[in-house]
Amino acid sequence: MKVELGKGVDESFRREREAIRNLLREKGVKMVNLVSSPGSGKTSLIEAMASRVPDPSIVAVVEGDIETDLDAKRVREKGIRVVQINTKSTCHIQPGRLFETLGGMDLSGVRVLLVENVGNLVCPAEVDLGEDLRVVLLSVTEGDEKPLKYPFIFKTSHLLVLTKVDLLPFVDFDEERAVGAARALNPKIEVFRVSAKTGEGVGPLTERILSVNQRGD
Ligand SMILES: Nc1nc2c(ncn2[C@@H]2O[C@H](COP(=O)(O)OP(=O)(O)OP(=O)(O)O)[C@@H](O)[C@H]2O)c(=O)[nH]1
Ligand SMILES: [Mg+2]
Repeated sequence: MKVELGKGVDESFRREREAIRNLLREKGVKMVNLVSSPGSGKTSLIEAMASRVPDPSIVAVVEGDIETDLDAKRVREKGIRVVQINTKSTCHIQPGRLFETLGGMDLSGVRVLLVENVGNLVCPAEVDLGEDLRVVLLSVTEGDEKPLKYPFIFKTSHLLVLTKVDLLPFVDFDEERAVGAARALNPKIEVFRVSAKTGEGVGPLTERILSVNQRGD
């Protein structure tokens, strides 16, 4: 007898993803999934974007971390609605958990939901949460070869955000090499450069994220 491990999981993820998409569609909310290695600047970017949104009540955030509510506290201090998920032993946010969390959130007036996934370039890449926009962040301190080593997340993302560009003078990061490798995997990927520290590039990226369209499939 052939045992197809994972098939049941795929089916339950598919159902949960559909439930998320129906719920968000009903409420007129678009979802943006932020994925990157630990520490590449996801929360700092959300904090920097918070001061550039025309009205903080149009954005809500779900923070995913193995442990702690440190990131949720940071985002809350910026006046943005936020809920923390602790995934414990799981290295990504699970669709069922996200659906439950969204069910308990007040999403009235929200246009864009930012989901900060658990810091990791591998597991979150493999789990489709039903997002309208997938954004991969790569900090200039991580190395320009990362798209070659972790191709799937770069292949499946709509936007590539190079973060911490204020540190470029101090690190050996070849932007052309990183962007070239990402574009070779995914010719349509849109590239942004930001520094949450100086604010460089945060305005155009915020505008792009706020203008997210509903996913077509
Ligand atoms: N110089 C510089 N440092 C930054 C920038 N953005 C973030 N950092 C620093 O990088 C560290 C990690 O930033 P976070 O925003 O917490 O990273 P994260 O991706 O949310 O981390 P996890 O949630 O743990 O995966 C912090 O010490 C930040 O101050 C930036 O644009 N420039
Ligand atoms: Mg964070």
